[in-house]
Amino acid sequence: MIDQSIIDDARQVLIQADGERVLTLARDALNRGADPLELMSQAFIPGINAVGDLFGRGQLFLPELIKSANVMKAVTDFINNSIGGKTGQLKRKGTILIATVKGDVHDIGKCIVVSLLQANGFTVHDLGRDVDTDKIIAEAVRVEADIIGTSALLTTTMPRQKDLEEALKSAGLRNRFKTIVGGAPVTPRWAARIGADAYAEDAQDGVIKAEQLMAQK
Ligand code: B1M
Repeated sequence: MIDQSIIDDARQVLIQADGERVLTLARDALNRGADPLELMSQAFIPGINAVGDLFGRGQLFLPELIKSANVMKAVTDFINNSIGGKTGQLKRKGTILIATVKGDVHDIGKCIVVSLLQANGFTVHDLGRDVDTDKIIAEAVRVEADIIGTSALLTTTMPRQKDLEEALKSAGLRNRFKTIVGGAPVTPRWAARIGADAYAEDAQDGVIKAEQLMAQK
């Protein structure tokens, strides 16, 4: 359980886009024994969501959103690194290729998913953000992925997840890969509608769904 004072401070430093204080806050919390995943899920993710709400209500403008996002990215990388060190000798559970879909540059959530999958023993190929459907498929074939995971944060880019399902079918590759979809506007209903194999609500759920899909292979 993360202290309420840390939760409040995380929200403040993200709204103020204070890059120095955010790292001090994260470092101090980790040094005092905070769990990195709880620190993300209880403090920093609600903090960036608060930024998103202010932006959505017109109380914060795009340049400020970008600054806050950069600060969030920095603290995400910092906390991810603290998780990363523990993954060494795990038995590999499967290979996942992951990307944020074409037209979408949101990757903070995806990077958390990547980190947690790696920490749980998956080999992850992260293609980054704004990635073309054809490239996702070509790379999945090249690295012999078991699972293709896509992230979409915009209602306008969610259809790229449907495109992927259709392109896999057209290429005769649909049965070769399992697919997972995620991202804030994505729902289980959307996943079922487009024919994805799984929906993941958050990074932890992503690991659970990936393990379930591997068990089906
Ligand atoms: Co933008 N943005 N943004 N943004 N942004 C949203 C998504 C928005 C909801 C804000 C708002 O209006 N309230 C809104 C979308 C509205 C809509 O589509 N209906 C929006 C908009 C409109 C835009 C622009 C269009 C703004 C503009 O230019 N006018 C623009 C689009 C750019 C583009 O992509 N083409 C834009 C730009 C940006 C920034 C670049 C400034 C920045 C992104 C920086 C970056 O990612 N490197 C940004 C940010 C930071 C946000 C908000 C504030 C935060 C997103 C985030 O990082 N959340 C966001 C508001 C919000 O979502 N509340 C918003 C924290 C992150 C940990 O959560 O990404 O949901 P999330 O990931 C979670 C789960 O979803 C899940 O696990 C993660 C960890 O728990 N998950 C998966 C995600 N992917 C998964 C994949 C999986 C499994 C689980 O398996 C494969």
